Amino acid sequence: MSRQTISLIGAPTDIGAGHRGAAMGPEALRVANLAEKLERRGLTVVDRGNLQGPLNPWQPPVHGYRHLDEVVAWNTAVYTAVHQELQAGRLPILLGGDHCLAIGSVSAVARHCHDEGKQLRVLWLDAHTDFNTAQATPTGNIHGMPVACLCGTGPAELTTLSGHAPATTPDVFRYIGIRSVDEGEKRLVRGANMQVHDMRRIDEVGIKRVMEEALAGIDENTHLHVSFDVDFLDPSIAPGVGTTVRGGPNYREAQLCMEMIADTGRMASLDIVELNPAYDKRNQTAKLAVDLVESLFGKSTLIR
Ligand code: 4U7
Ligand code: MN
Ligand code: MN
Ligand code: MN
Repeated sequence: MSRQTISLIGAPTDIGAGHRGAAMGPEALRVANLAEKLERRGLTVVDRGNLQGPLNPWQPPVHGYRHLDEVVAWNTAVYTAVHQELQAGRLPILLGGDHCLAIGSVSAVARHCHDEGKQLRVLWLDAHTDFNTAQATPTGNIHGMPVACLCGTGPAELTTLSGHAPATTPDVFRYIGIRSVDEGEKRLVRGANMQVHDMRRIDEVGIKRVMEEALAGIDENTHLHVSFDVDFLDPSIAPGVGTTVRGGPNYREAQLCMEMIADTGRMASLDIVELNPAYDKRNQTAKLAVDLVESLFGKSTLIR
């Protein structure tokens, strides 16, 4: 990675979430010195500022979707911004915002890969599989649906953002850290034959082997996208998220996960989502996320 230019794109919204507060995520990451820490690693960082979009009207779901029009507006803005940075040869980091925004960012990445003849791999670091549909969702919150939308199941305004539907396919995804999947959602994940590296598997074989499996097959032609939902982490170290699920990766497991991704040298885009400063204490979760993102860009405690 020689003199890579990184673009930070803020998307201050909680439009797809079930709790308010993720809209404050971009600023919390800036306050935790994300740009400065990456610059110290020798990277060039440009902060594109924040995208704009509709306020959160806090309405109940309609036909299985909450705030669909607003989610479409935000994701259209994200799609355009992320695609523009990729076309310019920069590495976009989407600062969420809730995880519905990955529909826009991964659609842009999929479009870019399609045009450049690149192979896409998406690592979905999350406690949840985010594979719900209007029928399966217990909440109507679209942050629980981005992977389904990217694979072609969802409202047309969201599944066709990339200009081709589906934006991508289930085989592209590798889920890491999963420990909360709804009953109907479980059937959909199984039906799509998704590769799920759940917490049980991390307990049994360890994070090292899980990451080797998730990263297997990546080569020079791979565009690796990392979608980092901060609720991936154990809530004892990362309380600043709306939907905590206990029993997640600890600090060392998360570090090794990030370091092994960095070792591939193939990460070409990143989402940092679901950080919720309203649930945090002294910005500790933002600081932890920044620490882990430094590892994603090659910071290591290795002395050998
Ligand atoms: B996140 C949930 F019901 N599955 O669909 C849903 F448990 O982006 C949670 O991973 C979704 O944080 C969590 O609402 C979405 C719920
Ligand atoms: Mn998520
Ligand atoms: Mn989650
Ligand atoms: Mn969440």
